[in-house]
Amino acid sequence: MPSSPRSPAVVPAPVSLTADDAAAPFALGPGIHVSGTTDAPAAFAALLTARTGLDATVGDDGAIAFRLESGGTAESYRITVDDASVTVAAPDAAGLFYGAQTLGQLVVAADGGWIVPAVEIVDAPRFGYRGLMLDVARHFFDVATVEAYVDRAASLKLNVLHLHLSDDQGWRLHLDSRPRLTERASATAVGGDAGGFYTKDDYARLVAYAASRHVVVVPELDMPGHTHAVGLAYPELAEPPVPPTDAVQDDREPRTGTPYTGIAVGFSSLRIDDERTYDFVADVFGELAAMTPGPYLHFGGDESLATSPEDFATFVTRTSAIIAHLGKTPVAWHEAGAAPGIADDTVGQYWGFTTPDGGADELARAFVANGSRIVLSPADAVYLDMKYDDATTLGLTWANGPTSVRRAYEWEPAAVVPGVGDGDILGVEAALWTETGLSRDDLDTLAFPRLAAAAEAAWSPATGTSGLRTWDSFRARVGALGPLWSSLGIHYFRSPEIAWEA
Ligand code: TNX
Repeated sequence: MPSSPRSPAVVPAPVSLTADDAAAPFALGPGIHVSGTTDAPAAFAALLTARTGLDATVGDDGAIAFRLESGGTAESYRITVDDASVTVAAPDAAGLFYGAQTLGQLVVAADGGWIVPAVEIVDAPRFGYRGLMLDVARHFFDVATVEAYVDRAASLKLNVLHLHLSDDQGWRLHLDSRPRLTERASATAVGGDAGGFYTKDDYARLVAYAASRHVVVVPELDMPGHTHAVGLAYPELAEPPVPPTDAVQDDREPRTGTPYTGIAVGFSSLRIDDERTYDFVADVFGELAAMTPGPYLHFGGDESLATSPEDFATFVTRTSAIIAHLGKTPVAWHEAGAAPGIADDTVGQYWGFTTPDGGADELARAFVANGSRIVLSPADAVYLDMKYDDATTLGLTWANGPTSVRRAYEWEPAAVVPGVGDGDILGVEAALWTETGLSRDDLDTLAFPRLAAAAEAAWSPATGTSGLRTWDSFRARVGALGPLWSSLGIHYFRSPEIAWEA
């Protein structure tokens, strides 16, 4: 009887996992049959082939069966494995898909073959919104790379891809209502690197690809700051740049009419007192709403250091109302909580530290006081663009210095903003800003393994409520995923904090 080489390692940690070490595992060999409806059988077959080289046939009567079954919360699933069969049951297609991801992680080598250890897993997400933000403005990434990121996110049971589609350095989505945005403001990126943009077809393909992985796209057009690129296309909408004063200093100065290739922030603003600005807002978000099946449209609102507080409040009030009237839920970074007139259902995205400073927590609480909820993206934990340690070449350090894997892991969502508990938290989102990330491998190096830590904060039970939710457990489980990630082409950072399995 083949024996299991180690205890089963699932990331993000499930609600419960019971392994019967004495029981015979399910042995995988040639001629595996996987059955069931939905996309889950094919998703598992693809993972199995990538990991083991074994082919699986999807059809009726598989020893590995995916079953829709009523009962249980949305996205939940159950896995039962013994030596004769593997059963995954869930109330919906997303739950079966997550069961397939877990099952893919359970496949391990043993005695020259492949097995799934005898386990019983019961699992369901803690939060309904589990996101990854990808900044395609500082550097542009083609559709294939974004799709690869949808796969990576979905494999960790994330269900939101937030696309940061515009910033000072470029506007990355073609809109028929404002064609000059991509004609005149998309060609370059940070460092003078090549830019790019998505056509409306590209965007539709991305949205559909994401949906096929149970991921919803949340598009962001960042305003009223971070809008130097808008001024290249429509100069009448933009104030002249003010000298950057933020912590990230840069010697490339923003100049009216010239593409910006530096990484400073806070120097640009739309004109707040000009009605043409609100015609623009109505055009771009109106067109975006029609292209976006998901419920959320993100309008940025961060680091508007070149906009006065009064003007900022006016802009946030009017823009959130425009988005709400389109039938979408506005989302904004937490600074927008300073606007008393912000649309009530606006979701706030908190990017302060795990121990709030500078009043960031108060701004986040404003969204909850309005009756809405917040998404947590604490910068010193889940900003994947920070260096891991001083020796890392890629990455920034402004979020309280480098972010080790341990720091990315050891935080508790309900303990970040005082007074904001589980019921007020829509979810957790990791952010991959791309000032220093230029290639898919760079993205992988920054994101893995820290994205797994963020996924655990978003999906798994609260810290302190499960033996699996400890750094030691995470460390061991994530180390065991190395071979699977390699087989999927993920260029993960071999952090010395983790004992990677060979
Ligand atoms: C802050 S956090 C930003 C981004 C930068 C990022 C770099 C936030 C909402 N804005 O503009 O890309 O830091 O880490």
